[in-house]
Amino acid sequence: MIPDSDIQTAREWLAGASRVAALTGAGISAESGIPTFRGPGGLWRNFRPEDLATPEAFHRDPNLVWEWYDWRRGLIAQARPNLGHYALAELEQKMGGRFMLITQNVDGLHNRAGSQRVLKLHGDIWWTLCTACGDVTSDYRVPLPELPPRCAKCGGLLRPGVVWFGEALPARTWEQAEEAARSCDVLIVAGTSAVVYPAASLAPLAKRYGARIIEINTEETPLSGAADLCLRGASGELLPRIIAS
Ligand code: BV8
Ligand code: ZN
Repeated sequence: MIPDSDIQTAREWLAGASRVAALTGAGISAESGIPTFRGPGGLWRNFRPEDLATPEAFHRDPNLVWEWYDWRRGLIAQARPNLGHYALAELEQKMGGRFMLITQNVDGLHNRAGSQRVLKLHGDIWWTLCTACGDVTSDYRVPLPELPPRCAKCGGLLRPGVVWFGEALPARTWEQAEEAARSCDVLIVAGTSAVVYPAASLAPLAKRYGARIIEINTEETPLSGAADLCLRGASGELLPRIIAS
């Protein structure tokens, strides 16, 4: 059980911060029913994300990769943002431009909870990208009418608009994320196992620039030792408690 003093400390740090950033991972969507990557439900229909979320897997078998994404899109379409997503949207309401949300998640639940300032490090599962002409569109249809989907403009093969393992993150988004990490007084790190890079390097960067790190996670992570405050519990329960006015 989290001592009330830890909750109070987190609330005081947030109240006293002129700039706050948050870095979220799959754990913040767990309470919305979306399995995490490395948790107990982490085997996604018997596939390891590292095996399918790669350009090589897509090149080898675009249909299998699209079946996996179409299944995930269907799952995410059924999901609803949880109180953790709403708490971060409330923090943006309160702080405006002094708050920045950085997410590794591709499920779009932060936007559906009302967050507008969201840096999507790994893209968005609702975006499609044409491998032939580069056209980027949003497509919310579940299931997709045909797999693999084809570009409406040129008939080329579409890919999910997400960043796969071995691919570079969108340059501008990554720059903004580093800037947010360098300039914040408090960085909340919620629901991430802190093993995927370069996203996992944002907390050490923030710390180097003097930020206080609050980690919210149901388990210990490689970041826990460096965090200034570890709140061991569910983000859907803890984020509202440290953010609510
Ligand atoms: C790049 C989009 C180079 C796709 C994703 C060896 C060592 C170090 C690094 C590497 C290495 N080998 C390869 C690398 C690099 C690699 C990497 O970091 N690999 C890891 C596995 C070691 N990184 C890359 O490839 C990146 N690109 O490096 O490019 C480059 C540079 C320039 C030019 C060209 C190339 C790209 C990484 C992005 C990959 N794409 N997703 C998709 O989703 O389909 S990553 C994927 O993992 C998701 O985005 C996910 O968000 C992300 C990280 O996982 P988490 O979010 O942390 O989720 P996880 O399940 O792991 O953890 C959940 C946590 O929540 C747990 O801690 C759990 O305890 C907690 N939790 C659960 N429930 C709750 C909770 N917490 C609170 N409340 C709860 N209720
Ligand atoms: Zn095209």
